[in-house]
Amino acid sequence: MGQWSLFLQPYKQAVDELKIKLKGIRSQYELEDVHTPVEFITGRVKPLASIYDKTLEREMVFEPSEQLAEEIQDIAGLRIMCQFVDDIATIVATLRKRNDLEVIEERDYISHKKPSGYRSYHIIIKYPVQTIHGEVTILAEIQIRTLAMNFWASIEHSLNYKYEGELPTEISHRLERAAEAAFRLDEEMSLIRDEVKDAQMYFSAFKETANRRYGNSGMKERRLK
Ligand code: 0O2
Ligand code: 0O2
Repeated sequence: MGQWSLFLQPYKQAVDELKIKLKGIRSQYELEDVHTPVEFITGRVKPLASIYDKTLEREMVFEPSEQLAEEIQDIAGLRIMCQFVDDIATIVATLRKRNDLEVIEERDYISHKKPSGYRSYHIIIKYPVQTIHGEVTILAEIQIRTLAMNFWASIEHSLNYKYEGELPTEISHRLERAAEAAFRLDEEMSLIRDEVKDAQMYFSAFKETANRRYGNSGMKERRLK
């Protein structure tokens, strides 16, 4: 197990660093008072049990190795959630321009949804991690999706877990219909996007002025009146 801890350490560091860096994108947009394409970010190091499952699927030896680091590209995984579908392209363009990471592969499951109904944009990056023994370059996967795509994917993931990947036909069909409904929701939201963005900017400006004038608790008291 010690060997695995050592092997996974740079991945853990990469997830921690990338979470902070990606949250920085959101803060910068917020400071400039413009709509932020980043709603929230999550990240995780792939649990050993999932790494084990993947080595079985791919007929690989389950031990820390260069081959494993090359073939399992999502040992470090980040997920960026957005409000609108076109925020995804903004984030992808921003990531391609950064010089602290290198985008080496892109998979567009939005234009080409998976048979399950899954939609998301995946990017594989090379990311250098500084360790006490020098620089180690690791691969990480960044999944970028809307809140609606994320909602669908989390539900489908839990159901697949419950049924161990063998979803009853009835549930599969319902999930396909739910995926289409989520897609239509994204399309509808895109149509009123400018209206929503204006309302959000107006609301955050209002909150800031009110906070400055009355303080946080004063704001609450005023709302209760
Ligand atoms: P904020 O300002 O509240 O958004 P951490 O290490 O604490 O940053 P952790 O422990 O890994 O993050 O938690 P997780 O579950 O990965 O969530 C990361 C961030 O996403 C947290 O925000 C959650 O509040 C936020 N989050 C998770 N699910 C949702 C959701 O459905 N909607 C929204 N809007 N946010 C969600 P932070 O980091 O505390 O910052
Ligand atoms: P986790 O940690 O449970 O999310 P493969 O990994 O072999 O399936 P590939 O081509 O290596 O495929 O990677 P791909 O398809 O770009 O990304 C795989 C990851 O995308 C999965 O990771 C999921 O997070 C997500 N994903 C892909 N298809 C689906 C789907 O149909 N439903 C849901 N909910 N998520 C999907 P893992 O391996 O499941 O790990």
